[in-house]
Amino acid sequence: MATATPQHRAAEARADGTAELGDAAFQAVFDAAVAADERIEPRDWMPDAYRATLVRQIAQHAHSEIIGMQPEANWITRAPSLRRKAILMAKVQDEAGHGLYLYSAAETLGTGRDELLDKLHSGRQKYSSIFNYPTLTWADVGAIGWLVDGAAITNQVPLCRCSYGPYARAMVRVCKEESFHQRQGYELLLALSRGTEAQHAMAQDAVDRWWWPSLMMFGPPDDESAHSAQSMEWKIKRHSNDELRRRFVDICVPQAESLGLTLPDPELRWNEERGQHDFGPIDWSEFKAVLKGNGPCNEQRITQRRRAHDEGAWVREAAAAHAAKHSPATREGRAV
Ligand code: BYC
Repeated sequence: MATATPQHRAAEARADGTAELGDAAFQAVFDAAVAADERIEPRDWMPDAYRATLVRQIAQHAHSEIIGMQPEANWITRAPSLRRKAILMAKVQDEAGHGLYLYSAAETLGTGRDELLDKLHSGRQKYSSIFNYPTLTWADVGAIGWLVDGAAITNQVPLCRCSYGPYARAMVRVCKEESFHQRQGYELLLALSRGTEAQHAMAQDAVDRWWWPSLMMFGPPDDESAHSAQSMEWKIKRHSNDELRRRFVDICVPQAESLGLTLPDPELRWNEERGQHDFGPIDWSEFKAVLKGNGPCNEQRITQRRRAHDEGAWVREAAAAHAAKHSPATREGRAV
């Protein structure tokens, strides 16, 4: 038997008179559903602020996926072998697919893709800080896979239990694909690390450059995180930024050892008492500068994105014309 959604229960509440309380009754139904770990679905009543927070986070996430294609795509034509090229092309295509699932999830909240892309292109919505760094060598492709996709998985596995159904379900598939991405990055770095002295040095240099920005991906420290408390109450987020960042460090330390590479933090050590690693201070002024648009590649990324959007206009027009031509109304000979 299908479980009654909050909306169903709200309709029942209306029928038995409790809905005279207006929004308060719907709010109570919503709160009860969140407390019981039930999913909120698109047609369910939800507070405006919950909807706005989801649109903000899902949009930022979607934008990160499509902007994130750029740094890696930079190496497709220069991949060192056919095998590596095929893997990299598949990975970059996966990121485009993740963007599509996420824009679709945002659409279920009543926000169209055009509107979100417009906000990205005009700088009114963000994408992840991490994609404002350059990919200087082939080893950066490995470091992105190992560290950036690794950080993404650590952040996104709990999002599979997000209270909003379409976002949670999109995350299940995204996480499976990200796991594959993380492994390809690890395997690439391992090959370089075990290669010539120059290859090993290239791998180490990439890890040195990507380590700290990867830790920043988790967002500001908890005491400066504007949205965490409310998002955790709504069960959009299940863990705080610092909690996930620490979890990621603990995962990476033994992996770095197996890779034969060093993490660039002299203060990194096991804390027996806490059962976790301690690590050195993060340069939050760098993070803030990147968010303000002053990272090494902010301008390049957004210019390239706008250009791709403009150059793709004919594809969108052709797809719309094709859809109109094959719509049931047209097939039945009616005007559209
Ligand atoms: N970069 O209150 P807070 C990927 C902003 S894609 C930029 O803690 P929240 C991949 C935040 O938006 C990776 N901005 O926020 C793709 C807020 O500003 P606004 C993307 C950041 O939302 C291709 C302000 O700082 N993953 O994995 O509670 C290839 C205060 O922050 C960042 C996701 O998007 C940042 N790093 O928590 C490979 C995951 N951090 O909006 C890999 C989903 C924070 O008030 N998102 N800000 O102007 C989340 O889990 C959460 O949104 C965050 C931030 C943990 C990122």
